Amino acid sequence: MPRLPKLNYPDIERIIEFDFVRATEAAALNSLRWLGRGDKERADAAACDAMRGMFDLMNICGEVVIGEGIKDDAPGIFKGEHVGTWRPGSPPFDIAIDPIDGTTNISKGAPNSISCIAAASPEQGVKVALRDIPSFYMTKLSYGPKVLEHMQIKGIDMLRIESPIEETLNLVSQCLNKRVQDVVVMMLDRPRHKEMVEEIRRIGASIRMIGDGDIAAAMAPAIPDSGIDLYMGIGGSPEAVLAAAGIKCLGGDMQCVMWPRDEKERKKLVEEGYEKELDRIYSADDLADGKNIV
Ligand code: VTB
Repeated sequence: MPRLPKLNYPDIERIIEFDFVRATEAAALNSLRWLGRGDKERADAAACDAMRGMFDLMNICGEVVIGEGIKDDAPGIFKGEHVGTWRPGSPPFDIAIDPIDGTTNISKGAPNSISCIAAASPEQGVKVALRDIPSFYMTKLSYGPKVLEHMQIKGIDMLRIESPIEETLNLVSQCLNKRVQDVVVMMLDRPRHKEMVEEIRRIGASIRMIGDGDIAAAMAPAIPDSGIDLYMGIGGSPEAVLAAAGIKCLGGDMQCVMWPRDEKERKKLVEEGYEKELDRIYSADDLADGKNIV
């Protein structure tokens, strides 16, 4: 039996969202015993297990549209899987999932891992709510509600991910009413960011580097008191979609562009019909579309 007759579900996301929260909480708690034990696969497996267990109790018809496991051959909950009880009459959800973003952090006993679910219930006019991006990585730029508001109030140009970094940092400093040297940028600590890092340092803004976990990092500019004004850099594409869903719910925005790792990946994307999308700038709304995003 469904827990409540369907008619008593006027706003289904509000009721189900707590079950999604419980699923991430269960995943986080279950992975805790792998903290600092040098085994990221088992931490991930523990998180997946717990999440699956929680899904088995949820009266939803869930379909995983963005799963994990593909990136680093980790154990996982995969794209195409059905989660939830699928009892007749249960509400459908598209689900993007990362039981742990930052498994390396956990394995080292370091902070900054999170467990994530984004879910979207069907909505008129929204064809693809959570977009499965075909490239492995994306270039990302995310910012919080204050930046958005100030751009609207002052009527200044929108930030553009392809603009020179100096321009972006100047705009953000104007929006936040800070000196450029007080603007704080977060990014993954990766060799591919060498030039970006040099440029930010030349301009004088501050950098906070993280080892892993760029879902939380890309949402940080929209989290009050995070101390982060901007997130920049190249990270995983599924992580971009989860972060977009999150930052959108927090009132910020994000811009992302596919970043093929090499000529081989670029060619493959072109062959698969994504040539036009290669230059496309995806906003948070393009990655996580509609109003029914949890
Ligand atoms: C990020 C981060 C992940 O992968 O997306 C990153 O959020 C990017 O890939 O936690 P590389 O590690 O290859 O740079 C993770 O670090 C691991 O999935």
